[in-house]
Amino acid sequence: MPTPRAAAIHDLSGFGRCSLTVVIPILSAMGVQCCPLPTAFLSTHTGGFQGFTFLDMTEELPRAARHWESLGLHFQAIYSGFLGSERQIDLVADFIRTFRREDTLVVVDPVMGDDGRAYQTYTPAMCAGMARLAALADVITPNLTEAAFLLGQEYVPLPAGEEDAALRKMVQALSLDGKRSVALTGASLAPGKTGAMCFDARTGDIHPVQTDFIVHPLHGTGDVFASVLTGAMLQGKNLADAAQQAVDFIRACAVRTVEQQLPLREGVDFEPLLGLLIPR
Ligand code: PXL
Repeated sequence: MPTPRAAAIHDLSGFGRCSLTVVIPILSAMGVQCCPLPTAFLSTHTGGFQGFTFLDMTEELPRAARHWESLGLHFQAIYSGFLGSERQIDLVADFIRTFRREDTLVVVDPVMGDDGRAYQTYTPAMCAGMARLAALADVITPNLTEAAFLLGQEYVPLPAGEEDAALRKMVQALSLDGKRSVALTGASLAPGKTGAMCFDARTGDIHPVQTDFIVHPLHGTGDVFASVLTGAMLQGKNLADAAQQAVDFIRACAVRTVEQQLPLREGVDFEPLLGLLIPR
């Protein structure tokens, strides 16, 4: 199989393990050529650090895209995440329209917030724009907070004992009448378990994936999840199998992160475990 190529449109945060510092190594380990298009450069991510620097790369995005277009580049995946400005929503949408081919998988991780709150740099207008961008995706990977934002609903805890039904209803609603696939993360179907509820637009099937929940708050798991999912789908896995690989990998990383007693803001200690992702 030729090496698949992915355009990765995320920020580059120098310290704290998220976005491109997670996306590039994971896709590379999974045998995917990753072509980064940084949306911003930050000294650290915005979760748990004060005084971080933020260089907005909005102007650079269309310039780089035009150069790639002039080179005739094709991508088997376009995978976007954290955006640096409201204007980037339209620029990423233009990028998708320009580069999408029959065989291109468009993954939009609608990064906006967690635990019911938007991230520091996300305005309500950006969140509304993210919903427009996500409408172009083949696959979206929201957490429960982002799902509530996309659906225009209030973020409320899942009803105890009825998690499965509530999550199925959410992925159905997020699929836009079955047009796009959804892997909804932070989906716990039983105490001590966590994972994702998947809606596969290719088959119409809804399929939960679960793993053991490691009780330790972890920053950046969404980026690890969406990156492994994208890599696995480019290897030909279906959505549910790709999501299962992603949650199993995060579980292994979480165990290691707890052993290392890493502070929450330093992210998932995944680097020594990248070998688990190398295709046999
Ligand atoms: O993990 C999502 C993410 C990506 N990029 C930046 C962030 C966050 C979450 O806080 O701050 C810069």
